[in-house]
Amino acid sequence: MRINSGRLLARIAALAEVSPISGGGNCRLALTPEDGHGRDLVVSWMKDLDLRVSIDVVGNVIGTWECAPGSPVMTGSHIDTVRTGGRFDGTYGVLAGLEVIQCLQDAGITPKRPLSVGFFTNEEGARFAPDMLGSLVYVGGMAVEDALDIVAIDGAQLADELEAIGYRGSHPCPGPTPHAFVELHVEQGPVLQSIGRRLGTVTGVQGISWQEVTINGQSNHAGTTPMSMRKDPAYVAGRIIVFLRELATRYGAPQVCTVGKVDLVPNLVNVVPATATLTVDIRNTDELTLQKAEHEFAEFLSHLADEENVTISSRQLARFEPVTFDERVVDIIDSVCASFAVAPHQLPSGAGHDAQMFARVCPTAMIFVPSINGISHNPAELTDDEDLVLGCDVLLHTMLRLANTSFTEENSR
Ligand code: HGY
Ligand code: MN
Ligand code: MN
Repeated sequence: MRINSGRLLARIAALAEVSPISGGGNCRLALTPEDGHGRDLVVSWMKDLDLRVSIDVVGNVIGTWECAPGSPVMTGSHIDTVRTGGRFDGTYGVLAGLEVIQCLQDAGITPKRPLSVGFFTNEEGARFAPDMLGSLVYVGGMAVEDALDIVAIDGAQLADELEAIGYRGSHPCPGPTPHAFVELHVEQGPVLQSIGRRLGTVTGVQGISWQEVTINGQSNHAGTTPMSMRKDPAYVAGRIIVFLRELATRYGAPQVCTVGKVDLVPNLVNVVPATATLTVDIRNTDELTLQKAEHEFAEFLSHLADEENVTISSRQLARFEPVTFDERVVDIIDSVCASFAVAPHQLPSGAGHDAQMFARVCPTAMIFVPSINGISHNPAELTDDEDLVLGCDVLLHTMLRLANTSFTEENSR
């Protein structure tokens, strides 16, 4: 059995019309009105399939096809985007889940378990930190009250923004534990394309450390202040950016470091800034190496503050250890790929995903399809239609097999 490719691609195109940006991507920052419009469209598709739609206290939305007893096999991802997002990041996995259910309904095939497809709040973490927030709360990794109190980079509070778009639901968190969880996603990196593979079986997710670093110096006149007298947060921010690049180079792959956001105050041409605030994203597949990088960075900040006579403080925005997915689910995905005569490549995910949260509570793994030129978090994000369709076919058969699999202590590894 194969999915209805035209229907899948049409839904991807339709959702991409909700808050499009030039270059073919989307801007639907979490819990903005644009995110709300995207949510409304996907919920309407869930209702078209007669799914039972639940909205929980942090706005996670799950559509369940209650075709059988027991806990569901769940798939899903996110439909919020970064400000310069592509049209596939997250949305592909949600719409593929809808297609899987509709395809089975059309064929009159009833799985042995219910099937669910969800989209989870604020996966990107671009507006509210941390990322994967909705799925983290769903699995009990963060208290609901703490999540509702989170303030966005634009000053809005999460609870208010949920209310404003009509998605502050009543279903409690933690949510019901699925029988198994599988997420389909574009790779967002260059690996699969570089080795000519069409499918990836994802074995885990690398560790993520996000910090907000604030540098307090002294605003002063750009023309009159001798360089020897300056307490210049912009210069210090520059030193930090260079240090992080050099650290990643010294450590070598898979170490990555990113400064994605820099805010200067007062941010004027003729004023030595008073403060600089920047975000630091450090990731590694190995927890001890990630800790080593964090420690080295903290030491550097302390010395730099003394050297430049400024104060530097740091606030943790997100911290998730590396995750290893369940080998039984990985094996099922590999076997389904083989049934399509497509040899999958096993790899860890460089990006964070909702699946890494579900791995805490149930057997979980992911399926990747290639990203052309490895581009993502960019409107130019692109995956060939044939690969999008193949990935959804693999999701279909993976979910069916998961519905037929009992995960007992005996077969757990
Ligand atoms: O940051 C990430 O890896 C994901 O896009 N939230
Ligand atoms: Mn994503
Ligand atoms: Mn993303």
